[in-house]
Amino acid sequence: MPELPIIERARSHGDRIAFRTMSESRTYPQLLNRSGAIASALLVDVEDLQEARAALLVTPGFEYSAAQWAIWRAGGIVVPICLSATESEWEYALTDSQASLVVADAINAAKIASLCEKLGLRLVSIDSVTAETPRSLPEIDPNRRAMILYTSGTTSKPKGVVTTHAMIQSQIESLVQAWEWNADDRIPMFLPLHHIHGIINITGCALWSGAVIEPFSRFDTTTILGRVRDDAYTLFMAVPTIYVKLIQALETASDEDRNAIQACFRKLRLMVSGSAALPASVHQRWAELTSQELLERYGMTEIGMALSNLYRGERRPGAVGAPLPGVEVRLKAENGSVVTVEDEPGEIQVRGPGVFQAYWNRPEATAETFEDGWFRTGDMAVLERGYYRIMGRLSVDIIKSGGYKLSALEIEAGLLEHPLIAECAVIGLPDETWGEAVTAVCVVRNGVPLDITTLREWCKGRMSVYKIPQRLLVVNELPRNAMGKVTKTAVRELFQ
Ligand code: MCA
Ligand code: AMP
Repeated sequence: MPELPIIERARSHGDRIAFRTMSESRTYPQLLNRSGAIASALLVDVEDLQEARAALLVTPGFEYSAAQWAIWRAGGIVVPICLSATESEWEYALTDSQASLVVADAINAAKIASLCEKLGLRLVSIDSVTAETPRSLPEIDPNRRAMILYTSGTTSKPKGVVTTHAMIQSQIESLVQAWEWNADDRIPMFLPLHHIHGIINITGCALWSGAVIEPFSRFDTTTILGRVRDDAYTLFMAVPTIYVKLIQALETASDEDRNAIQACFRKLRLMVSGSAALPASVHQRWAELTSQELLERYGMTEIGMALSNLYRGERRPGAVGAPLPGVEVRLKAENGSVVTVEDEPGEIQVRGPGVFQAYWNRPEATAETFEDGWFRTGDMAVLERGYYRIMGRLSVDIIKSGGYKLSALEIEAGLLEHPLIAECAVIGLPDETWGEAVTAVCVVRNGVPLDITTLREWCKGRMSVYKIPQRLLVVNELPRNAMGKVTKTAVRELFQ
């Protein structure tokens, strides 16, 4: 019986190591066995999950991938959820995706148990799954739906992006080809595993290629620099904020430490930046410090990766390169015509086998976002000497902070629950470390004083940390246009 391509690939990797931590190594055969055992546990009373949604709440590492593969091999749709989200954010993802089961490791199972009970969901704690002879697993058509990822957009609540196995495969194969992934690669994995940067670009490509992943539960500068100094990696992928933090660390290190770490960075075969704009100054500073020309690429949850600077060729600071293998890109000008010349800006539209199928249960939003079969990204770009350069987004309500895409509207809705906040407008202001800093402009009831520290404290537990405003401006009234509508352009001008 044919198996999912990722599983067939894993069988071809022999006894190679898939995951390595400071204390243990786990091989591809172990990953196959473990995912088979967990899949069997998921199929306790059915033969096929038949696209049931299974939320995944597991710390990054061997067990995460084993559980992800288990859900796929059992016929389910995996819904990775954010480990650090609040309970109401979890509840939203579980109910919106109509999940029927939650797959978690013991530590996270304990955190989500009461919510599962409240929602009547089956909770499978994988720590209690023992190695058993796997039962026979269903045959999975590659066009079956495989994953739902929640992404923020121009609506207040995040939407579920649905991809099939074939789409995921196409996203992975495109990157494996372009960046020449191979079985000798070794990569650190410190990004969250509920977004494609971690799921596809790092974990998916590494396991497809037979490479070694070194997982971390979070990014820690000292730990990662220590491992770079051990010559642990051949590849490195991160968001711009992480490169900013690494630059700060190198600049403040002792000469001896800096020289040793710089020498090791120089040996890596490729370092990639993406998920948010990499300032040309960061590209240049990183090159001065490490002799590494960062390869910047552009992607989106709905499409995987679309544009990339060349692995063998020019890596232009401030540009995101050319279409990746299998991806078609066009620019659509404001007047509705397709841009056919360089230097004329337009909205990036993307077509190809990696583009998502639909927003979960939102046919209207799905229809709106496609134009003649092309996905409308909402990002503006211009083509210059063969490479695209991102100019910004069409919507002011989307903020990118630390590589996370945030909806200003969702944060505003959260802030309006504060008893003192009568009105608010949230914007992203340029920030050297985070790319954009979430900034709230609020009208406070009865003029009661409100400061950023008190507001941040109140937000904790109510929204994920990266959504919590970093800056606060209290005003008597929000700027409005002639129609009485708050204008974000005028809100921005308050900071100039
Ligand atoms: C955390 N903090 C922040 C933010 N995040 N402050 C302002 N803005 C933020 N965005 C604060 C916390 O409140 C805390 O403050 C302190 O920083 C440390 O928090 P922690 O979470 O530990 O931060 P960190 O570990 O330093 O996190 C930085 C990070 C992380 C590693 C850059 O944000 C991250 O992993 N980002 C990557 C997200 C990602 O993978 N995006 C890809 C999406 P206090 O100390 O006061 O408590 S996929 C995508 O975008 C597309 C498809 C693509 O192209 O890839
Ligand atoms: P997400 O929804 O989290 O997948 O984020 C996708 C968005 O991140 C894109 O629509 C872009 O706005 C932004 N993005 C990703 N990579 C880059 C990049 N290299 N430069 C600028 N913006 C980027």
